[in-house]
Amino acid sequence: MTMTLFYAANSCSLASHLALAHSGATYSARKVDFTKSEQRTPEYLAVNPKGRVPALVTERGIITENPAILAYVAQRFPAAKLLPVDDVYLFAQAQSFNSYLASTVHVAHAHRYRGARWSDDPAAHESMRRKVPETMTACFQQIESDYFQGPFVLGDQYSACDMYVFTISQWLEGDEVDVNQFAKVSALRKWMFANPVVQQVLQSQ
Ligand SMILES: N[C@@H](CCC(=O)N[C@@H](CS)C(=O)NCC(=O)O)C(=O)O
Repeated sequence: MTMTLFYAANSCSLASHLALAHSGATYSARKVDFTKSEQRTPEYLAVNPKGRVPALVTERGIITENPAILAYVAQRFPAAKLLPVDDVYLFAQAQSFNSYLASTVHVAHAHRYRGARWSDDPAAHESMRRKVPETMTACFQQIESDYFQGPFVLGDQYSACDMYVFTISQWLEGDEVDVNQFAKVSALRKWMFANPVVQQVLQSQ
């Protein structure tokens, strides 16, 4: 059985998509069209009852949540060196970074478009939206000062952490944050845009 990744354009599923493409795995990618609310159809809710992407269908079942998918792909295809799976401490550091992106940075960004998750009050949505440039700037400052070793997040090894932060950095312009103020992230983005596998995945979206 070939694995299947359910993804949506311009979404966080790009991180898992990049990791699969770099892993050498045989997989197929199925687009979930948010403009048609396909993530809320019974067919997709049978794949992921949370109505979110990414979801990775494997021989043994379905995996959701980017940090889990990234860890799974990295451990299943260790030759791709997507994460330092042989070193428990370094693996925990990588998990710390990916968990920070999923639980804090992504959620900060979601306050721009998804305020309805937290409030029914349109004034509160607007208030949350206004805060996003400040919170996303603070998050990326934290990434640069406390996590990013350079030239890649984990140091010399290109990893799934880079793929994930690249994915979220794609949202900064829409969040009214100038990515150029983050030197390490900007250099990584330049390197990744020149990477043929990244280009192939971006064009397939
Ligand atoms: N914590 C989840 C977040 C998944 C998530 O929120 N995905 C968004 C796209 S970036 C989504 O599917 N949104 C659809 C919706 O809210 O209807 C992960 O990291 O995989």
